[in-house]
Amino acid sequence: STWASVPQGPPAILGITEAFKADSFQEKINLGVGAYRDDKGKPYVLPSVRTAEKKVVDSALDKEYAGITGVPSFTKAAAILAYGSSSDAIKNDRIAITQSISGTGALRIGGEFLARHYPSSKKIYIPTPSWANHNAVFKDSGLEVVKYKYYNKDTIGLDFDGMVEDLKAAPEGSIVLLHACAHNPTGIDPSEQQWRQISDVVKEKRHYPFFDMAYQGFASGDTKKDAFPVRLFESQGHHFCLAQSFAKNMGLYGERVGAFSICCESAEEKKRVDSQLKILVRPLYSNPPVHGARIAAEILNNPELNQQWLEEVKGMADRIISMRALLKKNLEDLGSKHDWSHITSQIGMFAYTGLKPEQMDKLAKEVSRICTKDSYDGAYMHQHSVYATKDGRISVAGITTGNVKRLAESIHQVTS
Ligand code: PLP
Ligand code: TYF
Repeated sequence: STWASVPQGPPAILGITEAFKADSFQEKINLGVGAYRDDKGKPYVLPSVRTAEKKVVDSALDKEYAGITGVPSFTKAAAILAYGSSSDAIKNDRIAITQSISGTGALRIGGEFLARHYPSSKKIYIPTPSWANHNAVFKDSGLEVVKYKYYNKDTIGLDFDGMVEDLKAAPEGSIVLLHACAHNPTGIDPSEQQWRQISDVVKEKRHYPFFDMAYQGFASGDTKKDAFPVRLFESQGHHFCLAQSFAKNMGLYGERVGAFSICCESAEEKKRVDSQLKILVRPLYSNPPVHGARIAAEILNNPELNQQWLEEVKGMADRIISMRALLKKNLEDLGSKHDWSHITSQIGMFAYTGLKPEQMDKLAKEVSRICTKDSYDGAYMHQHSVYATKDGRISVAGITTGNVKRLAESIHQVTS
C-alpha cells in the first residue's frame, strides 16, 4: 500500500494523559501536561477572559481576514507587555512583531526567519534539558540544534558555571535560546545577577539571543518581574528575538494566541525585517485566527480588565506557590529524609523532583502494601496512580489541597 514504509512513531507527551484516562482508580493524579488546574483539579477559564470574550462577541465584529501579521491592537499591546512601554525599542518603533499560533508557532516563525536571514550561523544552542519541542521546532526550521549545560543533577539547581563555559565555547555569533522565566522542565531560573553575567557573555561573543517567554506573569505573579531578562537585554542594547505565548498566563491554551518579535537596531531595519516576516508567514498559513487575539487585546488594552487579569494571573501563580510549600511540608511530616527544598525554590508550572525514571514508573503503576506505624493489622494497600513525565517533572498546577497528602505519601514511598 501507499504508506507501507511509514514507520509507527513513538507516543507524544499526550501518552501520559491516555494512560491516566485508562486508569480506573478513583484517586488517580495527573501531573503530566502543563496546564493550570484550580484547587478542585478542574480547568480554569479566567473571569477576565470570560468578560473580554463577551465584549468581543457583543461587539459583533465581522469575520474578515486579519492582515498577515494578525490583529494590530493585539500585537502592539503584546510588545508593550514584554518590552515595557518606556523601553527604548518601543519608543523608537524598532520592534517587528507578528501574531503567531501561540508560543510554538512563534518559535517556528523565529526558527524559519533565522534559518533564512541570520548571517552568522545556523547553530542554535538550547539548554540541557529544555522544553521537549524545542529540538524538533528548530531542526524542522533548518537550524542545527546544539546543547549548552544548564541543569546540575547533583544540586538539583542551575549549573551556572557550565552554562557560561558552554556559551563562551560556542562559535562567535551563535544563536542562543533562553527561557525568559520559569524554565521548562526544571523550574530553575538564573538570578538577576546571573542574567547580567549572561548578558555580558552573550555580548562579548556576539551571540544572538532568542527568548522563549511562555510564562510571563505565571512564574512570579508579576508580569514585569518575569520579563526582567528580556527588558535587561533590551536595555543593554542587545538585538534579539522573542516568542510570546498567552496559553498559560491568560489560560487561552486552545485559542493559540502568541506573538513573535524581533528587536531591531532601527525603525528602518524593522521595516525591512517586517516585510520578510510577511513573506515567510504568507505561504505558511496566510494569516492567523482572530478570536483569541481579540480577547487578549481586550484584556491588554482595557485598563479595568487588565487590572483584573493581573490579579487573576497572580492568583494562579500564588496557588502554585502554595502547593509547592504544601507538598514539601507533607513530605517532611511523613519523615522523608530527603532535602525537598528545591520544590519551593523552583518556579513556574513545574517541579523537577530529581526522581529517577524507575521511581516515576513506580509512581504510575505500583501498588504497595503499607503497614501503619504501630500495627501490622493496620496494613492497607497503597496504590499510587500518579502520572507525570519520566524525567521526574511534575506539573504543580495539578496538585490540590485534596490530593497533596496522597501525592506526598506516594513520593515518600518510592523514594525511601
Ligand atoms: N515554550 C515553552 C518553554 C513551553 O513550556 C511551551 C508550552 O507550554 C511553549 C513554548 C509553547 O506553548 P504554546 O504553543 O501552547 O503557547
Ligand atoms: O511542557 C508542557 O507540558 C507544556 C504543554 O507540544 C505542552 O508546555 C506540551 C507539549 C506541547 C505543547 C504544550
